[in-house]
Amino acid sequence: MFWDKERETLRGKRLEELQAKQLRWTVSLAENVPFYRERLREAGISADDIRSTDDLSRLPFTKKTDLREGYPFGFFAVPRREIVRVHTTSGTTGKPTVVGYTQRDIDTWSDLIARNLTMVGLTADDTFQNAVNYGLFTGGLGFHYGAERTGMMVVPSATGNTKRQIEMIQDFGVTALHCTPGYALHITEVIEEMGVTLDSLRIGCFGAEAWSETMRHELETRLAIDAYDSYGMSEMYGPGVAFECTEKHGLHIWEDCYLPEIIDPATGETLGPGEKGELVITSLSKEAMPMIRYRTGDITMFIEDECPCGRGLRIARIMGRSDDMLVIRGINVFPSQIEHVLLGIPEVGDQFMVYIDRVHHLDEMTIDVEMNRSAFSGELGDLVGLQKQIQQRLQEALSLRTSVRLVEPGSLPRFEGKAKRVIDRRGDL
Ligand code: DLL
Repeated sequence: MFWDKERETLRGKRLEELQAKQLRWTVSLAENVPFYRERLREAGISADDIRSTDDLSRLPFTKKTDLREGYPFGFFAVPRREIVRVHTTSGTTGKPTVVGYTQRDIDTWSDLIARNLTMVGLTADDTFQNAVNYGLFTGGLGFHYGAERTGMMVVPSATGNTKRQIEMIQDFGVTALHCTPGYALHITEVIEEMGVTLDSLRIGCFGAEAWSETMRHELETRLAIDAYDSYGMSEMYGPGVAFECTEKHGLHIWEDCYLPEIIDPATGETLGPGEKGELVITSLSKEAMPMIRYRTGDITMFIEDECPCGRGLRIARIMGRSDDMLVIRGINVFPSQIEHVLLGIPEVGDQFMVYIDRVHHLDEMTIDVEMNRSAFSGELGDLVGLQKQIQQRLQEALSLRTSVRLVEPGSLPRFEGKAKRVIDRRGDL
């Protein structure tokens, strides 16, 4: 039974008492980690000083760079023999961050995922295809164990061989698909090319990268499913930190396991509901690797009003990252804004690639945009009007002049995992 009404709807004084108790426990565990011991000493605070969640603001922040310095096991707060599994982040440069789990962590994490899947209406009668990487990435095993816990039949298809994935959905009567939103779009393209439909499929759980409301609409209509946003990060177990309910208006963040704050990324100042900023999370149930005020780099805001489903605090869909935010000639641009504009233009497909160069000391943004198969005549030369129109729309949305190149359908790279849609060449000489 994974609708834990008691815990999922906890409010007010009882929630605050639980959080304060778990915060004390988390800080006492963190005192086993040399990095935290030092930072807590500098801040003049110890676990015994924590009386309420108001004491959170006295605790130090943890940054990604701090975690990197602890490579590989420097942030483990329990003896090595209590660790039953490790995963790593997918960091593109340098060493990844290693995250460790005790058996209790694996159980709590699986329960959280099961809670999320139950929230969107999945039960033991469903068949769940887990089309994400099963290696060190937390999305594979994380969702696998959580889905099993609900009693669903799990198809550990992992990524790759899209036609085979589609056959399995059809042959096994798969009702729920989990993958990145980008891969879901690719599957959609392939089923359309094959001229088939996925009649058994009713729910999609998509996450691990930013996507938009427009993209939700695309996936829901083209696949005839309900699509839900799933958010998490390796440092907080992995997926399962926040998830949409059937209202599809913000993601419930599980306040019995995570203590979230939104801060101004530049000043560190705490922001209130409705104010956009960086999400900072303190773990409340992680044993092997407690995290204090971890700066996620993800930009969102708290949604204050009550959700009709009765569950607690929500965050808005992630709007981008404070650190992959592009600054082009002084203007802040999130790749998700570009995607939003392109999805609104029927002649172009869902695939694009952004290149940033420095030409005569000025930043130039070039966007390769794939034509839609149905709108493509076979000749790129006669599309100058469309190209100008896209540039115009992008200029209106981004307040920035860009250069658009239309390319043939199917010519840009597809991604089975997280998409890499920005290539910043400003550092290259
Ligand atoms: O991506 C965990 C995950 C797996 C989440 C499967 C959902 C589904 P990491 O590889 O550590 O963990 O990457 C975490 O990915 O800080 C965000 O920037 C981004 N991210 C994750 N989910 C979303 C989402 C997994 N729903 C980083 N929307 C996070 C936007 C997301 N960005």
